[in-house]
Amino acid sequence: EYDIVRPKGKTVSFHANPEMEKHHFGQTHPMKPWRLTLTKSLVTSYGMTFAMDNYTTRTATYEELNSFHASDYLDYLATAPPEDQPRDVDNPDKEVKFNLGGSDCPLFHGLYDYCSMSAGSSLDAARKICNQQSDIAIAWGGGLHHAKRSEASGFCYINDIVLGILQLLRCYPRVLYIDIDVHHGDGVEEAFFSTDRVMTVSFHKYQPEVFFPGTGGLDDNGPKSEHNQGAHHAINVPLNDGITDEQYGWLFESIIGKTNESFRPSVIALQCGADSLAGDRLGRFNLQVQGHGACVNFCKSLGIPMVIFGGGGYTPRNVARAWAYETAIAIGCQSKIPEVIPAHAPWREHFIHDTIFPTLEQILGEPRANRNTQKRLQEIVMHVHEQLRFVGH
Ligand code: TV1
Ligand code: CA
Ligand code: ZN
Repeated sequence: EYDIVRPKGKTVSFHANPEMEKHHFGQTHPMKPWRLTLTKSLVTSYGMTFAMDNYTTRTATYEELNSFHASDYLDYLATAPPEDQPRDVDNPDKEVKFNLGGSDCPLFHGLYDYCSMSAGSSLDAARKICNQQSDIAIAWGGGLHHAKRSEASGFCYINDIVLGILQLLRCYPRVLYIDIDVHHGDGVEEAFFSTDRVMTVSFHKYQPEVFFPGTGGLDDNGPKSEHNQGAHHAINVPLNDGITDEQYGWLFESIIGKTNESFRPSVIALQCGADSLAGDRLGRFNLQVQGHGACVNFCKSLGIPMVIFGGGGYTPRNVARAWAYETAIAIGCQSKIPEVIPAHAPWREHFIHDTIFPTLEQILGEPRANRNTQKRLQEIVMHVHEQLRFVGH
């Protein structure tokens, strides 16, 4: 009888906290938490909430944050006074502790709450996968992949992904972490560097000294010593400006398909940073909503339980388009999404900024020159397949 309610579909859960979206990094800061409000409004307008289990997530506890982060760092994060003016070159003397209070990671009002809500949604999503109440659990408020044990970095303060994966490791032997944010997933890679129970794969723009964070070269595959369990369990896919849907899709399927065969993960953790889309304020790629979403679809097709996290994404209307489309993919209703954004969608004016007919699948951004040759992409796939010869379970 239950098949009638959910015909062959997956059980999808959506984890969000509307309080998170009220926080501000500062006027000019690229990270805009209200992109989550925009995403939720599209998801709701398309009627997708009826096809998912929806949860308002709690805030993570100090003890939960402490499972990865150092106590002195958390104490400072909880007590450091907010600064009304972001600090910069005009005010160089003031000490920056734990990289908190610079321009990338400002100390804003309610910072600790914002961080615990992001972490709470990712932990709730991971727990739903652990107790097998969801096949796919979505936490768009998470995905903050740069945060370190004792350091904020690149708009990230608490590494909710690491916390989520630690939770998954309590119930599953092997976790495959995949990161399609335009930046290198350095914090997650570092946290699981010495274990063979987590394999990390990041696709990113790579240009040391020029593009943040500058790590994640093709030869960075984990500890160099074969005696270290983590050897060969980090995969990096360094890319140049302007990569297209077609190239990215080919790379993603060649690399993730083969990684899945060798590593045989019990669960997937997918970071869906939307700054890899064309037209992103900080990004450099030419991906469209379809190409970005194809990665989610491919992971889903592997038939393994999955947690989906957000991440970067600095052109809010495009972030909302992509994450709403990917929510539809998770549910399995992407073909039923009409082209035109529903007229009754609140915030609809944000989507008619640049077109008369605002569609979810419109072409985003000015195309950039594509600096990725097919020859180089083939070399990357060859290198990854060689690494995977050392990985087997
Ligand atoms: C305030 C106001 C902060 C305007 C930061 C772009 C700003 C940036 C701002 C910015 C900006 C970065 C660096 C240089 C490290 C610094 C969520 C040596 C117009 C996951 C984080 C990128 C990406 C950090 C996060 C990067 C994520 N780029 N305007 N800051 N210093 N920081 O390059 O992966 O998406 O740009
Ligand atoms: Ca990445
Ligand atoms: Zn990013």
